[in-house]
Amino acid sequence: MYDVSKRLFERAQQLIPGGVNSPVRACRAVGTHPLFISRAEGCRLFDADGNAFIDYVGSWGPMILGHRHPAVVEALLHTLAKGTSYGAPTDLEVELAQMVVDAVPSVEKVRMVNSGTEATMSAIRLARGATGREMIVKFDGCYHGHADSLLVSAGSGVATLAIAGSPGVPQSFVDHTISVPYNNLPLLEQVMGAKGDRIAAVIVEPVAGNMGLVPPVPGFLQGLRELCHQYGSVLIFDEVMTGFRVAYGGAQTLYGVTPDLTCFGKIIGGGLPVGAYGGRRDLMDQVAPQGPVYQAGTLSGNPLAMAAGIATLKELSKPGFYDALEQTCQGLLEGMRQAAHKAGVAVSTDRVGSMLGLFFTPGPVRNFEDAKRSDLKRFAIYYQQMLARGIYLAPSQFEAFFVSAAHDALAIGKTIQAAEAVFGLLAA
Ligand code: KE4
Repeated sequence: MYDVSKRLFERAQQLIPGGVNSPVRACRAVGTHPLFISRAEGCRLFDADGNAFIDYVGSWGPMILGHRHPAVVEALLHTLAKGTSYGAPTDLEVELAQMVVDAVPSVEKVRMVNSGTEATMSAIRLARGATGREMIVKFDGCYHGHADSLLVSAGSGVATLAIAGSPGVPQSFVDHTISVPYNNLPLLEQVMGAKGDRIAAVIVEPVAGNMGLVPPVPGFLQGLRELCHQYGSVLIFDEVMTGFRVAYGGAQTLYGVTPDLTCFGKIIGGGLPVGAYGGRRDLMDQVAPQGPVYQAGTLSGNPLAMAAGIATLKELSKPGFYDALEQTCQGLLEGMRQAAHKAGVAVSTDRVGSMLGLFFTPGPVRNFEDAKRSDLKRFAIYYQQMLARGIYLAPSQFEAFFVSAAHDALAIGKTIQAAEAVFGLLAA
């Protein structure tokens, strides 16, 4: 069943920490070993042993079109025929920048980087440079990549591996970061009232996807906007996951709240390494070489990554793309809910766009503490049993799952069928 993956994992563990290049992939939270993937097509992954899976990880978000979309493959091959990297500007990065600026009204200028971590790290440095302040506010359970000052009560891999901050993060960095519960505006008002004039930025996942899926409660994002205005702090929306996922203009267009800076990643690279940060012109013009805030990158704006991003956004911008995708997602969500209800298994589910979440708790799940009260052992069994039925989910309760345009009725039906069997097992 997984012999080749197991052998590869044994070798990998001799060469790579934990045998993986990113912690959550090790599947430790669900008590299994990672599958080594050999290829993918549409909504399916194929592992090194030749097993096929319907993929709801989608490379943790980028693969909204599905794997090997013809337009993306063609754009990559066309670009590859001319070269791979120049360390110099190309027309492609101008085109992708234009597409992001056109799609997201709050973004007047944008800088390409190579990961979501680089994007948020740079946005924080810009906010500190622009305000002359040092403190930042984040929210428990939100994950913004692994930059030192943000690795504090983070979500995603940190939550899964229960790493509180991380060894190697200097205490002084932690002193500048305040983390408060998500969706708790009164508490944030207290923090801002006490320290607002020292706070450079408030950074938030406008829809949290790294403690499982936790949407903002009504008024939460608007409240952040007003508090940042009141105290002169920069409001940063980390839309690495939600950008072009929950809407073409991101969560900010969905909820009608305008941040000062926005971070992107994942989808804008179409599966290649890309991140970006952008926003108000007066802020972005403070980034080197235009201004004094330094940030750089050898492969920033890499032509292959730009080409994949452009091809992806062109498909997303087509009329009806998001409506069709969300119809598919709603069908899946209702099927999962009915399956759990029929089996008498208590779950809390939610959906924002094509980001979905399922917790083994009656709910509601409004923040990280709620999320941590869910039944992690039951999630591990659910993960393993769904995998055994050909359904590839994120190996952690503290992740969202993603549906792509390639998930057809057959795939959705198979998923719901698998869920019915697994919820039945869990109820027994
Ligand atoms: P990267 O540096 O991994 O490209 O992006 C960091 C990041 C920033 N902001 C948000 C909202 C994110 O979700 C992420 C990364 N997401 C995780 C999955 N939840 C990446 C998966 C992994 O760490 O392997």
